[in-house]
Amino acid sequence: FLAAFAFNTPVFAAKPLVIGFSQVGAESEWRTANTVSIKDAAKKDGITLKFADAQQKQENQVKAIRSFIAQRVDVIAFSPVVESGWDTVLREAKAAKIPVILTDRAVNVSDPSLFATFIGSDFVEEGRRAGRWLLERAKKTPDTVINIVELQGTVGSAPALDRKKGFEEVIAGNPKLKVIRSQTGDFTRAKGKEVMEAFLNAEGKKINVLYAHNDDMAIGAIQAIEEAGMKPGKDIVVISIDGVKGAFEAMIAGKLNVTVECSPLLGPQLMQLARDVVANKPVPKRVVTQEGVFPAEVAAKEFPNRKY
Ligand code: GYE
Repeated sequence: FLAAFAFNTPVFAAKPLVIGFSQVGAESEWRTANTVSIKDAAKKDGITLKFADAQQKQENQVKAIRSFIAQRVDVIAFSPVVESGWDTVLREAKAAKIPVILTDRAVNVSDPSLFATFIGSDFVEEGRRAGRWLLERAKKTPDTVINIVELQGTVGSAPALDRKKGFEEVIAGNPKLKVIRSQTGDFTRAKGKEVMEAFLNAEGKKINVLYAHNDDMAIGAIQAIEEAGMKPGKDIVVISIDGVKGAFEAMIAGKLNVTVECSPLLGPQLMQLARDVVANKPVPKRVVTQEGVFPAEVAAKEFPNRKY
């Protein structure tokens, strides 16, 4: 009887779910909020989270995923720093029968069965939204050429590739809109500032608009613009993506013109998907985050509602 009871025990003592999560890094305000969201949601749901910070390096993510496989976690989740180069390690996870959930950024793999689901924003649409805002604004000055400089995100990352693509697609509708310089600022404030300084040195007053793939690079660039003796938000129109608090502060100060929202608050949905995947419940292959656009005119009113 005792032996039978002991044998049955695991059924009654619910074993907490173990998720191995490989995060991109801590490059931006967005990323910090994303990490907090994931850690908080795991804690709230009693899920054991093994968290690894890859410091924006794919090799570190591959190592982390291999270590999660060796530890036999229940689910592997990760936000891939770049899109390509994941086939081998994801095949290893599949062979070990550990389901993989992608969060935030997409991968480019030949076999879609290498991951169970992908939760995150539509980055092409974000780029289009940034482009549409500019297209509207440009209608006020139909005869003037508008020179744009672009600060791209991390080279090879889904948000950098897609935000570039969506923006280009839309501004192609107006031949007066011209991207005269485009370079990566790696999604950080420091790099955003440095590259903007180079843009200003090369093009100076020719620059009418800055399109930054995230708020942090825009905030760094705003500093560079001020140091060059120009007024960000006026002499140079500044457009960025994410909608972090720092962007709202910059809009309220009149230095940023618009931010396109990209929500980092993916934690609760990730935990739900992880439970469903482990329970063999069907999950959608793609879960798209819902988000809006916030021009400077609404910044002060919206600021108290912002959660990241
Ligand atoms: O926009 C940027 C971060 O992948 C959506 O990464 C994310 C991007 C976000 O560094 O701020």
